[in-house]
Amino acid sequence: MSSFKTSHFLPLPPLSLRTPPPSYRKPTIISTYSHLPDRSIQHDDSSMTYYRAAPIGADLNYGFDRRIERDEDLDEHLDGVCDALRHVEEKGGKGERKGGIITWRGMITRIMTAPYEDREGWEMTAIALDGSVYVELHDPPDVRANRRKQQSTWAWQTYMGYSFESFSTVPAEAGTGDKDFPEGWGGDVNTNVQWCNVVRSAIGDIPLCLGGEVDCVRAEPGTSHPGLESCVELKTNKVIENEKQEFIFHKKLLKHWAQSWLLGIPEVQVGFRDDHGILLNQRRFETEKIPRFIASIPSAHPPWTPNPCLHFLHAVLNLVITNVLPTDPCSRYTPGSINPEDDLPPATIWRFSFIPRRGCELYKVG
Ligand code: 0WD
Ligand code: CA
Repeated sequence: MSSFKTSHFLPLPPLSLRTPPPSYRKPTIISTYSHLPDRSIQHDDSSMTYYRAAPIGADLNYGFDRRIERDEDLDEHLDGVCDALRHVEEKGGKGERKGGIITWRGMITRIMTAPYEDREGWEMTAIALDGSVYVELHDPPDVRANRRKQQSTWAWQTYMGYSFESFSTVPAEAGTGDKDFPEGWGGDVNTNVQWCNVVRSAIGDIPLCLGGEVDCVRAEPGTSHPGLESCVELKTNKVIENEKQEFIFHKKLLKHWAQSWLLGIPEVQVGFRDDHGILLNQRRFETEKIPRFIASIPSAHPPWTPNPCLHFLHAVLNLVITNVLPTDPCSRYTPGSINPEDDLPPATIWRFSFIPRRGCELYKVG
């Protein structure tokens, strides 16, 4: 990759960095949308569910054979978030799209947690269009096939995560009330169904527009969207039985914290299960207190602090914005100077890749 002439390399910051980090602006909602069981999108909250604590003793294997999984061969790119922005514009909202980075929250989670990621590298594509930079995962077929292979070995663990979601939620529209369902079951798992929130935020001076899935809200079933402050993220974990498992969980809390913090979700509920998939207990974490909780653990070296993460996120996005935005084909035109019949010149495609323990490289691909 270093053979590309226009390549820029950004090393990881030292983990001991003390310089105050750029601030992350409190996210505000631009729009919400729902993926229905057939994966179609509706610009409302029909797929929103309400939190209700899962019963202790719930069997997270329940319903495995009836699960319906989303077809992951369909690459949706940034469709959901772009569709939502178009919907907002059609309703008369102005300027939501202009400026900064438009992407999935999951992409920002990856960039932000990279300083502590020792194993998994990634590649993302960045394209400037009409004043904004669109960022998505670069997912070539071989990488995808490899991931699919790994995922299949985790299929059961993954299912238990979805099953915990069902046991922890009440759907907006109550099902047919099948008497055979176990206590607390919110309905069979269909991973096509998602409720997404699109938010505006910023890291330092860089505006962000992020779309992400939200698991449920803490509100009386039937109430309309009660706001980001009521959103809840659900996670499952194996019950912690020794120091090593506890250390691994504390490391995982970095990803849980970053993921929820980025979208403005104030609460993470973790369900702890045994080896057989039985829910043994659950614990609530307030997102903003997770870094302090980690800092309070008696240890010579804390497993992580937010500081290098925020610095690295800003540095990567700054590198992307300053290089990619000037290649916006729309910037060569003033409003009205484009004949709607004409095609715009092709956009310039950029890529940036993360090499674990080293840093991030940005280069032009065409
Ligand atoms: O670039 C792409 N092709 C990606 C698209 C990568 C990641 C997500 N997506 C799509 C998803 O299909 C969804 O519509 O973006 C939307 C959600 O984005 P996100 O919230 O930014 O995703 P992330 O924060 O990585 O994950 C949130 C949840 C996961 O829950 P847990 O608790 O395990 O973090 O989204 C789900 C998953 O339940 N999820 C997915 N569902 C279907 N297909 C996928 C996926 N590829 N990735 C995450
Ligand atoms: Ca979740």
